[in-house]
Amino acid sequence: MVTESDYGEFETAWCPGCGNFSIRQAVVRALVELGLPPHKVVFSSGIGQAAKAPHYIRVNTFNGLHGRSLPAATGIKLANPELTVFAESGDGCSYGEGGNHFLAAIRRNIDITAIVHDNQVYGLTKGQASPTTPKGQITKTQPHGAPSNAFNPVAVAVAMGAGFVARGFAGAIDHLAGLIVAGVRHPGFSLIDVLQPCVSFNKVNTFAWYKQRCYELGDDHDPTDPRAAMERANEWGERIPIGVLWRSDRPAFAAGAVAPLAGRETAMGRLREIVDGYA
Ligand SMILES: Cc1ncc(C[n+]2csc(CCOP(=O)(O)OP(=O)(O)O)c2C)c(N)n1
Ligand code: SF4
Repeated sequence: MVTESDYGEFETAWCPGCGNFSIRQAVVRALVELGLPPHKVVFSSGIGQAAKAPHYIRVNTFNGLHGRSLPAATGIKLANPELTVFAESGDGCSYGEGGNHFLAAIRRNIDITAIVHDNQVYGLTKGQASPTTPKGQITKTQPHGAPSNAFNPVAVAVAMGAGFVARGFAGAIDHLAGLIVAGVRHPGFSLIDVLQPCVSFNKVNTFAWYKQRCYELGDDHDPTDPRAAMERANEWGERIPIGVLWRSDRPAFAAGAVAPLAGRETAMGRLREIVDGYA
């Protein structure tokens, strides 16, 4: 039986009070609920405070360049479909530097789960505006306010007919764990955008700010209704819905169609011939 202690205990480099701690807790709870032993799990991440999250869980980890968590996760899943593969990183990494990979992953609908710590700033580099910073919000490097409209990741994912789109809140740990479990069980690309307070660099979207606004979607929301999903995905301000916004039954990319690399014999002789061919 898998328990939380199988995922280890680590010292972190996060600020006390950061939302990353509770996201980590939710991730571990979800892994335990799914009964996944650490060796069957891979986390791919990029660069940032959120991208360090997999360093603090005892799993297989690929830590790549800023913005590149999704292509690495895609390759890992295709090479060995038996693994449960996550991409976990921040909003800057996932929607800014990795923005095109985000769109490509939705188009492909490969069976991976993306967990995005959405603190609406670039935390590691000390609080510049990120793609999800609301227009006009003052940040350390935008003293006159962020100049561009905010990117809405869940609305974009719904509009593109993604496999599974959810929004969680770092202050609702059990609820978030449930979303991660549902995302992993969904056969196809799953996005879980997690509203995360950054106590050091985002003094607007604080824990109290979210607590006041976030409400859980109930049974009256039909996540298979595209119009309802889009309405909820665009709801922001006084009330912010958390839960599964959208779910589709699009077939996952290459399900069973690509012969996995894992388990194949390495044809060293043939490889040598190819390499020598370029000499
Ligand atoms: C291509 C590239 N651009 C910029 C940087 C500098 N950089 C490192 S971390 C970071 C911000 C990370 O922000 P986010 O992804 O939102 O994660 P957070 O730290 O907020 O969790 C930036 C801009 C980099 N490493 N590589
Ligand atoms: S800078 Fe913000 S996101 Fe980074 S560890 Fe500190 S509180 Fe968390």
